[in-house]
Amino acid sequence: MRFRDSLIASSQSHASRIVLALDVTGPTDTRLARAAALLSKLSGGVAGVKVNFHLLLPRGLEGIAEVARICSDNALPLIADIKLNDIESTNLDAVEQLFSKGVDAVIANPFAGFDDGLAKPIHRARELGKGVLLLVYMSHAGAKEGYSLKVEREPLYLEFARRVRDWDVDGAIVSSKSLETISQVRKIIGRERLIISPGVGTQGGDGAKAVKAGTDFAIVGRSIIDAAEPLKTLQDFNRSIPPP
Ligand code: BMP
Repeated sequence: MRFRDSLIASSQSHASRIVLALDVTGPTDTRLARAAALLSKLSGGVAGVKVNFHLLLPRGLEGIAEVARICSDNALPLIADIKLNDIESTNLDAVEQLFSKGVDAVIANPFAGFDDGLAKPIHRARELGKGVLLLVYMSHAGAKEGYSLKVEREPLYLEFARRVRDWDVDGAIVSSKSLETISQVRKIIGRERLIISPGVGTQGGDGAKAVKAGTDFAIVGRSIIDAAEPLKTLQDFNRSIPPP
């Protein structure tokens, strides 16, 4: 099964389109324990989990073993948001390490290019039944300074969307706040690849509108994990963004 199929299956069985960004902050020595406690509470109602440097830096991959175990026990795909963007040998070593420790997919930057950049990591992921998601359009204000740069009279993100299709990766990361961009990307990548949209909640994006425009999954972090009642807030998101 390819990563994109396992994320869809998990989304259906957990009745949720939310990919939980487990970006726990504060004292680094207790982050992993707090993340694991949160995840245990929320695991029944999310489609997948995304970890970022908030958790990966304090104790590395060995540190997120407990998070990986909870994900695996609940058949929840785990995404490492490392925005991979280096030469091939470095990229390949990073994905080998992540995949060997229970990570199911990585986020990579298509700017690195295919030859001698992302080709082997993408190939390796496919061999192992793991996933690669490409950053196509980011959710912060400065995204337009890069992803909208005109290259031969068209914005760069259209070329990045074609890379998602042509490199046959699992999907695209596209800001939930750029509805027109979501529908443009959908036209390019087709139905069989995923669009996963960050920026919902704290950054101002609306998950339901993003889904209407063509998004499959909404990444939500702080709005849920920093809420007074994370489980209730997750349930509210699941009501406002209807599951597939
Ligand atoms: P929050 O819902 O708390 O804003 O978190 C969003 C998460 O998605 C963060 O981990 C952030 O690094 C990531 N992200 C994003 O916000 N915008 C992007 O364009 C790409 C991301 O990976």
